[in-house]
Amino acid sequence: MFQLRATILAILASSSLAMGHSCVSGNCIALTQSYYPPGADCWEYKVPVTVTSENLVFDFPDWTDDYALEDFLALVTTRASAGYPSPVVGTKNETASYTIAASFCTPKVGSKKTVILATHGIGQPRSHWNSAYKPDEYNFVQYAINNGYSVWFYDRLGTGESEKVSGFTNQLRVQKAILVELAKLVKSGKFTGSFGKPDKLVVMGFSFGSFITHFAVAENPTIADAAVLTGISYNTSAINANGLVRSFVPRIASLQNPRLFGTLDPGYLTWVDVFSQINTYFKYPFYDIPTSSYCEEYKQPFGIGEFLTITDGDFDASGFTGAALAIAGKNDYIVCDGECEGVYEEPARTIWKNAKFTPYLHPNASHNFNFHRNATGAYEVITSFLKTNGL
Ligand SMILES: *[C@@H]1O[C@H](CO)[C@@H](O)[C@H](O)[C@H]1NC(C)=O
Ligand SMILES: *[C@@H]1O[C@H](CO)[C@@H](O)[C@H](O)[C@H]1NC(C)=O
Ligand SMILES: *[C@@H]1O[C@H](CO)[C@@H](O)[C@H](O)[C@H]1NC(C)=O
Ligand SMILES: CC(=O)N[C@H]1CO[C@H](CO)[C@@H](O)[C@@H]1O
Repeated sequence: MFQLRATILAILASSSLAMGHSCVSGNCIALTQSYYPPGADCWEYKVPVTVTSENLVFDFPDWTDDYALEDFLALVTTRASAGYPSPVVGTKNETASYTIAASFCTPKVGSKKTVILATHGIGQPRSHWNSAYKPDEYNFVQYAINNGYSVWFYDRLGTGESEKVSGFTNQLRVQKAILVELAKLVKSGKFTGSFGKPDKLVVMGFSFGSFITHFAVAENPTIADAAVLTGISYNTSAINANGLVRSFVPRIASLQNPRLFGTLDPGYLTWVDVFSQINTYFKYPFYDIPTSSYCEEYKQPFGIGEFLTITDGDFDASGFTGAALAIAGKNDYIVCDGECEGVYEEPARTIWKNAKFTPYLHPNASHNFNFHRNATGAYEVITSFLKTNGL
């Protein structure tokens, strides 16, 4: 009996090692993410950050039902918007503290000293990088780990297990300030388990997370050695903003799914159904239906303030002299209105004029290429880019 108990304890101990650790100020708790790559040691953290930013002050008609939301969306996306007051009424300097939920994974063997700090987009939270579904096909963290890279990935403010704020005030500027703070913490070797200080830091994003990452690096060129921007484009003439809002078909998240989103205020929206996500994020026939269902099941809402501030910043990144990769699905619906060929190089090269800049169009995929069939093809482009640039 005693022997059996000891054996069970030993198995539990070794399996918890295999799954990694989760420690908050020295106290270790159960891991929250449903999957971690088997070749990695992983840790979870609740990271306190205090940031100051000059934020946009909005004046939305603070809707509480979908009728009022639809009226607002119809007004701002049609000819009727002429004369409609801008929802931005000023700016305000604000200092605030938040708790950010994060994971850090490093290869069990053969680790380089480069850490990739990843910021997800609108849709999946940090699991965007760490798919529990068919990880061999979709999991970026696992692919990076197998190539010797360590990955630090977090739930953005208002998503997943990070602190929640109002969807009427959450916005890019706050999240940019948070990313700058996180980059400093990771570079100084905080919240990196037994890995310590990285030699090199790569900041990486997807979609809204790429715009956050872009502006963070453009304004603070020394926070990272390289930038990898997925699901981004800089040619705003190829963005069809009204068409996008219409095909997102937003609904108040807490009303759509009270069980999952009931604690979020009505400033948090989500697309109406899986087909609306497919319309905007996927390209037929280059994805599998169960994969798009997985993405729908694990989606997170977005704040209206985030949606309206996706491109809120000065794009000029001429102060950055490291390596930068901008990569999008060739058929990206969101940032290229369905076809990136011919509009991807400019103004991207001008914006990154002093960087070692690579633009890349990944074939047979729309916006969310991490969940299309050939995702690992794109991951190979990303890790090769890093290797080529000595990272
Ligand atoms: C916010 O602070 C910056 C830096 O101190 C200052 O330049 C700016 O005018 C301030 N903005 C507002 C709205 O007070
Ligand atoms: C967008 O791409 C087109 C085609 O290359 C180009 O003519 C246009 O100048 C680009 N827009 C900007 C803002 O650079
Ligand atoms: C898979 O992705 C890679 C990298 O973008 C590309 O070179 C290759 O042609 C793609 N294969 C298919 C079948 O789309
Ligand atoms: C099956 C299919 O349509 N594959 C396409 C993938 O992308 C390449 C490059 O654009 C095309 O040549 C293939 O036809």
